Amino acid sequence: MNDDRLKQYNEDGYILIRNLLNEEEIQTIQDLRKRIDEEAEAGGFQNFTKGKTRYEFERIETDGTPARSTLRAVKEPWWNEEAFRKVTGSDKILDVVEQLIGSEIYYHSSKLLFKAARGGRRKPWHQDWAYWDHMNQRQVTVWMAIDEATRENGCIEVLPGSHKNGLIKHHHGEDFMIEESGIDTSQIVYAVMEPGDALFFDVLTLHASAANHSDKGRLCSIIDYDSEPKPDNSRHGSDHPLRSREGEVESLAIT
Ligand SMILES: O=C(O)CCC(=O)C(=O)O
Repeated sequence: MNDDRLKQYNEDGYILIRNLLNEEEIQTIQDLRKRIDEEAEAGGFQNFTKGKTRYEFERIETDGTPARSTLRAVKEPWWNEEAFRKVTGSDKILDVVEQLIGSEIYYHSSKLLFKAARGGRRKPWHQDWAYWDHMNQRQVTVWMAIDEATRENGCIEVLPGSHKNGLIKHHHGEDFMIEESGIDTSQIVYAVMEPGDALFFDVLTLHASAANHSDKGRLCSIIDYDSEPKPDNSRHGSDHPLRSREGEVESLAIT
C-alpha cells in the first residue's frame, strides 16, 4: 500500500483492497463452508463447538420460500480450521496489517459469516471496539468477501471519518448497537465487493450491513488483529503473536 492509500486509511478509517485473495484461496473458504454445512446437515443443523470454535446455524423462513436450515456463523474459526487460518493469516494480509498497526501483530478474533438469501438479517450500526473497550485501540478489522457482496445481499456499509469521533455509546437493542437516528445516511459508503476483495477498517469505524432480500447468499471472512497481547483476564484477544519485531514466531497447532 502506498503513502496516499495509507493517508486515505487514516482519513476515512478504512481502505478497500481489490483482489487480495486469489481464486484458490476463495475456493478454499468456499470448500470449508461446504464441509461445515455437510457436517451440520448430518447432525441436524444443531449448533456445536470444537475447542474454541463455535458453529451456529439458523432456520430461515421469510419471504415465502420453504423453510431451510443454514450456516449463520462460525465464531473463532482460526483456532480449529487450518484452511481458514492459512488464507486469512497469509503474509500478504499481514503485510497490509503491519502498515496499519505496526510490526507487532497479535491474533485477536475471527468469524466466518453467512447472510442467507431471502432472510439473512441485518447488522445494526456499531464499532467493533465497543465489544472490548478495555483493550488498546491500535487494532484493525479485515472483512473479506468470499461471495460477491452487493447492496441487495447486504454488503458492509461504513461511515467515513467516524473513527475520529471516539467511542460512541452502545446499547443492547436489536443487537449491540448505537442509537441510529442520528446517522447522516447521505454519508454512508456501501462497500460493494467481488470475491477476494478485502476491506481493512479501524476498530472505531462505524459500520453495519442491511438484511439480505436477494436470491444470493453472502459469505465473508472477518479477522481482527491487535498490536498488543490481550490484557490479563480479558476474554477477548490472544497472546498469540503472528509477527514480532524480534522476527520469526512459532506457528500454532490446531486445537
Ligand atoms: O458482515 C456483516 O454483515 C457485519 C459483521 C460485523 O460488523 C460484525 O460481526 O461485527
